[in-house]
Amino acid sequence: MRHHAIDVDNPNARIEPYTQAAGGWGALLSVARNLKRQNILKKGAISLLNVNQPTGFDCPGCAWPEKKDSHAFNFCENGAKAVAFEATSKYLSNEFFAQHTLRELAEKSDFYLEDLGRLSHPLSYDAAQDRYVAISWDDAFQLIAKHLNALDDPNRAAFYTSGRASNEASFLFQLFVRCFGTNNFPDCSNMCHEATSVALLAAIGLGKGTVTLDDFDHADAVFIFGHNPGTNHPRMLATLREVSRRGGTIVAVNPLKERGLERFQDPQAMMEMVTNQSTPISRYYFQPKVGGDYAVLLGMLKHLQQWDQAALAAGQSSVFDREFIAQHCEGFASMLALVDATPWAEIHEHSGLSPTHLQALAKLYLDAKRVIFCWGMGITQHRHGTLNVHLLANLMLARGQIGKAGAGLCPVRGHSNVQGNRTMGLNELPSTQFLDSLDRVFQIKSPRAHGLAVVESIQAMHDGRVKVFFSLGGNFAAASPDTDFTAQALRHCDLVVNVATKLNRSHLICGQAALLLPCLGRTEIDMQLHGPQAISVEDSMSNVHLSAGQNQPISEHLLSEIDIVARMAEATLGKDHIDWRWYVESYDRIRDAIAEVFSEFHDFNRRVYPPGGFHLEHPANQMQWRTASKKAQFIIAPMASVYADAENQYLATQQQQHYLLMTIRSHDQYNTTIYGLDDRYRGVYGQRRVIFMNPEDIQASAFAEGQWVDIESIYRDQVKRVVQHFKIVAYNIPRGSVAAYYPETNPLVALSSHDPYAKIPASKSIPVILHAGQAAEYTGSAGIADAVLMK
Ligand SMILES: Nc1nc2c(c(=O)[nH]1)N[C@H]1C(S)=C(S)[C@@H](COP(=O)(O)OP(=O)(O)OC[C@H]3O[C@@H](n4cnc5c(=O)[nH]c(N)nc54)[C@H](O)[C@@H]3O)O[C@H]1N2
Ligand SMILES: Nc1nc2c(c(=O)[nH]1)N[C@H]1C(S)=C(S)[C@@H](COP(=O)(O)OP(=O)(O)OC[C@H]3O[C@@H](n4cnc5c(=O)[nH]c(N)nc54)[C@H](O)[C@@H]3O)O[C@H]1N2
Ligand SMILES: [Mo]
Repeated sequence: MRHHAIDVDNPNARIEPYTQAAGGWGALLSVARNLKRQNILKKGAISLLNVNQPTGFDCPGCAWPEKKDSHAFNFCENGAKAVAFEATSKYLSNEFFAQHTLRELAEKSDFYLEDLGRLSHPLSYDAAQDRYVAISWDDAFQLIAKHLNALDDPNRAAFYTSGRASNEASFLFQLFVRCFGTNNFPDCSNMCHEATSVALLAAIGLGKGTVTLDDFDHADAVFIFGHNPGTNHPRMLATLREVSRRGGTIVAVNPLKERGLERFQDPQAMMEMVTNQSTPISRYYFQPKVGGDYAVLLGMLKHLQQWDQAALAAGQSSVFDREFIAQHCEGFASMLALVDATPWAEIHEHSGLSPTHLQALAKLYLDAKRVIFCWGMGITQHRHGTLNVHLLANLMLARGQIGKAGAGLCPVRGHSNVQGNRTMGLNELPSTQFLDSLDRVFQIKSPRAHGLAVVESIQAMHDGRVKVFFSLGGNFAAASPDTDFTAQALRHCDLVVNVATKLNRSHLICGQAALLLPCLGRTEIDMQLHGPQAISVEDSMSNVHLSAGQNQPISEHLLSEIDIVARMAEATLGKDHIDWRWYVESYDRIRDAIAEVFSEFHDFNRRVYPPGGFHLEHPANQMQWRTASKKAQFIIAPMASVYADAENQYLATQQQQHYLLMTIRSHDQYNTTIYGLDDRYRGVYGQRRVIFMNPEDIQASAFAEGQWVDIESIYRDQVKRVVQHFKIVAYNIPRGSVAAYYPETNPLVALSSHDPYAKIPASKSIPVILHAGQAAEYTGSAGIADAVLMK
């Protein structure tokens, strides 16, 4: 591990508890600051007018749906930051790259790299000079084709996507890769909501949520498990505010006290702003231990079961929806037997909630007639993430809360088109039905062997089994676990290709050869032969709609992602069988092909052009369960298999006192993109290298508040994984649980510590110990304060 002198003692850094409601004037001020920073005050206002409007572009911020009948601005503080950072007028020239080696750039912070502006010309890595140099598009595609065609097996290439790629780009990309001959599609979902997709596919037959925004108008209660809408889905706060104002119950289950879940002031509701009032969001806030949800949810089931027995004994009606269960479900009795056999003591030990609180939580669920369950990364990013989602589904099925108005499952997705990417077939485990359909429409023979997900791709690159890595967006090196191992894996490749809008850390880690290809962003006009083109996206609630940028592209050398994929395909495979570039002339042609492959996209063009687009119905809402037996499934695993798995057994043999670390997002970041160094709602300013701890834990430790520590993770492979220079911040978090920001902490996540089903890295339950550390010289934002350090 390389040891740097790190910023940390930033004179502007401070901790100052935030006393306001989330949203409000603070949010508006922050928008203004970010627009100014990117020199787009004028342009920014124009851009923002178009966000999430029927005729504008889809906000790249998150996948929360737009309110259909709203004429107001449909954006939020963090969406505005995302737009500002993309629509920036700053850009990187070829001269800039001539002046800086990658080694020099690697010393800079992630914030600094991002803030340099947009990529403006295709670049190729010159290893002799350690610099990126300009390359023509044609030469770039020839280089890719040469490398791909030289592989002795198509499975020696892997094709990553980050969830911003449009439906059209995703569809063409998967078609190319399958024609080339592999299903190696690592995807950001593999680090995000894959647990949801895997669990819901098995439980209800389709791995997507079942609710629409309208359901929030009818729900009696909304449960929010493990996500932080104040920062990550601010537009959702407006939905929650409505629920709260009409008397609906909102229940948060989250180890951390998150400001956005407590109170919200809507920057778009003028009265609240003028009178400085706010709406309480969560009426009830439960704080389990990190990773305690499995025990919490199982405990809720156990309460229901006991109340059910009591009710039946007293001659009252069942607590469960027995009719729904009998008609639509399988596995209820065996699930209940396992719940019954789980002792209360075990449940209470692992949940971290007091018995009274757990009972109160179960009672809130029992008392609501129409319930929505929302969840995010606090549920999925565990070794038992998939099992967590199964228990959420079990609770809902047991009370018949799926398939009726005002109720259902609501996984809150991250990237604005991450759900659409999957729908379009970017999937390492494609269904036979889909591949058959693809083969029929295009007269091809797609590969049938399963492909590699993220963690498997990293291992394969490290072992030399995968030699070409292609990334359609994203920041693979920084977003992935086990940072040093991942960086080495990328360096073992013959060719690494990144398609991106902005410079990031992944671009500084090259294989023997590397290409950095700049593409158009969401906000920009995409001009093709038939005129300006729109792309389509699918939000977290399965609404499909168009998005078209209105800004002039920042450089004449940018291509759309679709064009890049088509040209790469033509260079690699020729155009005899599929005329790739014909599809680029008008994206309607791609949508027509999509309509042929997927029956639910019938009449795609006709249905997607009207404002608001169309909704993809979840079959569960028609009581259709696309599982093998055509019934919804109750699936459960014994608690011991969760809390006494191999990793925890190893931990138990270790004598040291450890904490369980969750790695989370600050308010000023979008995944690996760092907009600024503040986390306003958590009261952290001018710094990111902090670790949140319970005050009593601090007192019981060898350290004090404000002291610098190094964090080491404990894992059974006994590799030493340490990140340095974190400042202790006292926070409202349960004892034994600690929190710090991602991606700085990704070096602590062992590659093989992941959910066995969805393979999501367990980045919300990392066992760690603390060592005394030190602060180092402050180097400003150009320094490596917030950088992910790589060997
Ligand atoms: N501004 C902004 N918006 C974003 C993003 C961003 O980085 N910035 N990222 C986008 C993406 S890709 C995604 S996936 C989403 C992510 O949105 P979230 O799902 O909100 O992601 P995290 O910030 O990782 O926070 C997870 C929350 O889970 C809680 N948590 C942690 N561990 C546990 C646990 O064991 N149990 C429970 N119950 N809770 C726990 C944390 O306290 C935190 O409040 O947001 C999307 N939107
Ligand atoms: N420890 C830890 N690790 C995590 C997480 C965590 O909570 N904790 N969260 C995980 C989650 S939920 C996710 S989704 C992943 C995120 O992983 P990624 O999706 O790989 O990462 P991002 O930071 O969203 O990618 C940002 C980059 O995308 C590029 N980009 C932006 N817009 C566009 C575009 O329109 N086109 C193209 N081609 N490129 C574009 C820019 O160059 C930008 O630098 O990280 C995961 N990693
Ligand atoms: Mo995500």
